[in-house]
Amino acid sequence: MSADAAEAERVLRPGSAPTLDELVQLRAEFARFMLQYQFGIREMTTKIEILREEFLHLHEHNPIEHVSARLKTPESIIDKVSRKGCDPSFEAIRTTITDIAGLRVTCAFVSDVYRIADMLSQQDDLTVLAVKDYVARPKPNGYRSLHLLVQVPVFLSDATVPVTVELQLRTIAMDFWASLEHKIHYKYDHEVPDDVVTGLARSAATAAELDTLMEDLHRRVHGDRAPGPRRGDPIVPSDDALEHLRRIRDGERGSR
Ligand code: 0O2
Repeated sequence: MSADAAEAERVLRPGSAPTLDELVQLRAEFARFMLQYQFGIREMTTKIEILREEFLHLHEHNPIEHVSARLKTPESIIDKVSRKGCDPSFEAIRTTITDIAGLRVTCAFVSDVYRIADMLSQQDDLTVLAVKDYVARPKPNGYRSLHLLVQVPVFLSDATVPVTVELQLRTIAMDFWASLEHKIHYKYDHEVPDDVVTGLARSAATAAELDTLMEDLHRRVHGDRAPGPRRGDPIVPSDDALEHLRRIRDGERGSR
């Protein structure tokens, strides 16, 4: 741990009144701490965008519908630190609060959720720290999503820092349900009436059924090609992609 970090951690501890210099130091250290997570988000976003573009140009079906990222706010981190009874040191926060950097990947089909998780997990520089499969085992309220806790290396000027990023992979239907449920929880300040809880559970079951029906339709329409290529499979460009490549070869750049 650097001298700066040690000083910042001393200041973070309750009971010691920090001087102005110490506060300035703490602010700088906190900014550095958050920047690493921002870089972690950027690394992961790039990985997912690369997969998305590859699918867009070279395959018939693109499994990635939407990607969003968020960095936890300092207020939200502090709130979680006190809720979890976490030691207020950067080191403890780093290991205890694992969702400071978060990425949400929305896919069309459940099979896509697992396929993307599989592809990312096999990337050499990524370490999967934990998997929570709320698709196979939904939460009692009906929440479904596949959560991966991954560690990605961030190469700084003087060090390589492993940064933890929480990945949430879900279908459009799962995402629709989760965002509504989230809003309802806030509206009722987490005291959701029983009939609303029941309604949410019922709608979660409907969303799961919709996912099954859509996957089935997808397979029927695309036949054997529906599952799409897996990592390591030879890349077979779609007719569209071939036409695109042909046009580039023939000098019609920018025609698409
Ligand atoms: P936000 O604002 O989305 O970040 P943790 O407290 O994270 O250490 P936990 O609860 O075991 O431990 O984590 P889990 O189960 O992996 O869930 C973390 C995140 O998943 C949540 O983050 C939500 O984004 C999402 N999530 C989990 N359960 C539910 C749910 O029942 N409904 C909805 N809508 N989202 C859920 P945060 O920090 O709660 O919120």
